[in-house]
Amino acid sequence: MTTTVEETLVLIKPDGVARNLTGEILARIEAKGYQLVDLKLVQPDRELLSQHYAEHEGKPFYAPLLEFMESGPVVAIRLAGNRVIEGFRSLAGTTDPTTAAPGTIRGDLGRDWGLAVQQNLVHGSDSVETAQRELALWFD
Ligand code: RTP
Ligand code: MG
Repeated sequence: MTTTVEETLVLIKPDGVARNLTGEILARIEAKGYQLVDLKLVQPDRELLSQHYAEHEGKPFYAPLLEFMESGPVVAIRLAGNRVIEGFRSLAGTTDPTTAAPGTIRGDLGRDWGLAVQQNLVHGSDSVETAQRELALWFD
């Protein structure tokens, strides 16, 4: 057993908020036993999003991704727990909601809408370093 208390940035993306899935997604996070440390509704601007998604600049889905992410409010969550970075990504499921495993947020609630970018309901930081960088962007 490993004890590695971590914090991660979770975002409920504009599709999740617009589809009124905020409560459903929060319920899954809470049922899993992770701790909500901070939570807010944010309308992200291009500056914040370009910093958040800097690693994807130049990829074909970059421009539609930023357009999608600024299309409406998102819920930003500072989430804590033992191994929460890996644990939340497991709860979210893989990127493509069509093939994300049933039982996951993306697998149960998402599908491919035939749009220019995957609208897959949630974001979760992918490493300790990324989590620190992203939490500083969204919360500090
Ligand atoms: P996230 O960063 O949002 O937690 O998701 P992820 O790690 O599973 O996916 P990542 O590769 O980091 O991509 C970031 C987000 O870009 C959109 N995307 N669309 N081919 C596509 O249509 C495509 N590829 C990526 C998704 O919204 C993805 O979550
Ligand atoms: Mg990612």
